[in-house]
Amino acid sequence: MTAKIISGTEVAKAIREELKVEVAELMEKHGIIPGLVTILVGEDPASQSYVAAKNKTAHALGIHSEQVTLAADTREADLLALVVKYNNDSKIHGILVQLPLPKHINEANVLYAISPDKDVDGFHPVNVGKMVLGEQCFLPCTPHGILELLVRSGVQTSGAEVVVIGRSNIVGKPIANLMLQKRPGGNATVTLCHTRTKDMAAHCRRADILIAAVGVPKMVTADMVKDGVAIIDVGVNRIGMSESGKAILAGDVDFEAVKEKASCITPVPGGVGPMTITMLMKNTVQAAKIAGKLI
Ligand code: L34
Repeated sequence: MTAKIISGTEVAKAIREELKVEVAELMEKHGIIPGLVTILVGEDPASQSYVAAKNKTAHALGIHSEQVTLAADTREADLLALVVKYNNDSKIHGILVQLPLPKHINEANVLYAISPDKDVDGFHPVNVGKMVLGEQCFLPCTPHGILELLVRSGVQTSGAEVVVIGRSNIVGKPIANLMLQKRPGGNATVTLCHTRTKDMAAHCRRADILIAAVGVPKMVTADMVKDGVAIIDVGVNRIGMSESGKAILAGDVDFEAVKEKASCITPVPGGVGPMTITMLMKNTVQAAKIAGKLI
């Protein structure tokens, strides 16, 4: 079997078209322009490119976006003051502080300072708690994007054996939680594997849907998966530089070998990454609607 390639780029494009219409309607009917601010501390090239992509996408959809870049040695207190400023700015409905932050800044202090109503990343404990309870909230962008990819690609999750590799707060923990809930893209039986898991390969071989979010290039090899598995590869690992100076990317999955056994697989690049950015836009539009008392 050679896998169907699930194009995150294509699915993201379809969702963006829907959002463009929603944004135009918000303006015409209600005079509301959704507003997003991205805050980047330091000069990590990967973070710079993700933040640039977020602002570019916002602009293309008619979302007002502001981009703040701070020096790597910015004091935590100054970053907190900036977050408070945007909490109180009525033009801004969504605040995103790009991670990772420099080591001298306490990540939790910053994420907890963002108003839960503007927490379009879904990282504030109020939103994390609501997510776990299955209440209406902002879902974290990467897991939200994975759910949309699965649903829109027709991957059956109900009753499926799902194996997630990686227990991060951004991907592993939330996607495992969401997929066990009674919801579209959910109703699965979920196993979460991590660095202390005994016999990871044995768990992976049972998976109908395998979600790799580890940050180790090509860690999932063909011998670790069963025939017909659906693969979601969340890894975006920089494994080198091309002659023209572009980063060479690899996922957490050995794509070339695994695609011969899988029924469907997301590529890197062009898989989960574009969905993450698109779900940020969806959350920002949702935040603007909530602020305007439309939902
Ligand atoms: N606060 N920090 C916060 N929110 C987030 O949701 C993120 N994340 C992760 C890192 N830090 C964050 C992102 O935005 C990862 N991430 C992200 C976003 C987009 C892409 C990858 C990771 C992406 O678009 N990837 C492209 C390749 C881009 C390239 O060439 O480097 C892709 O096609 O996979």
